[in-house]
Amino acid sequence: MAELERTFVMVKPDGVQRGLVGEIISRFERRGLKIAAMKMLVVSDELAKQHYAEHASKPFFPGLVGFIKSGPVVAMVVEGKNVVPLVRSMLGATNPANSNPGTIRGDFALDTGRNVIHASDSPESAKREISLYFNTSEIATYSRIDEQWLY
Ligand code: RTP
Ligand code: MG
Repeated sequence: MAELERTFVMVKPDGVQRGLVGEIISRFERRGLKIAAMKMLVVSDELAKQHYAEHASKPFFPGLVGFIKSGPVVAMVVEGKNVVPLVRSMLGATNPANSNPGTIRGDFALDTGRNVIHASDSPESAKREISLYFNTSEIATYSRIDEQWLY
């Protein structure tokens, strides 16, 4: 069995409000990725600032934090081979105008500040973000029945 890595994925408030949660989860499932944890929550001011701490000095930071806590989000832990870059490639570019059709942002978004979905950009970020949003007891360990056909 291949070694499965983990990433953190979050459908942002615009994705939830626009009814894209099912579509997005379905893309990950059909790709063969495993959902190991999932919950809906409203992100607190403190959590939003921790999540996007790397951008604290950027001019867009206050708007980004305000947006992320503006409505419910769906947070997930997603597992699979090479999952961090794989999921980033499924998202498309930060600016949806530069995202290819077939990517989530390329199919569903128009504006950098409303780009529907977040995913970790490195294994280190994934570890940090997963621990911000989930306790270990909230993350399920199981095999997908089709794993032997995926790996
Ligand atoms: P994310 O962290 O949300 O997955 O997005 P990302 O890695 O593709 O982009 P990142 O550079 O980490 O930026 C985080 C979010 O901040 C907003 N942003 N606005 N106005 C701007 O120039 C600007 N740059 C970034 C975006 O909503 C981006 O997703
Ligand atoms: Mg980022």
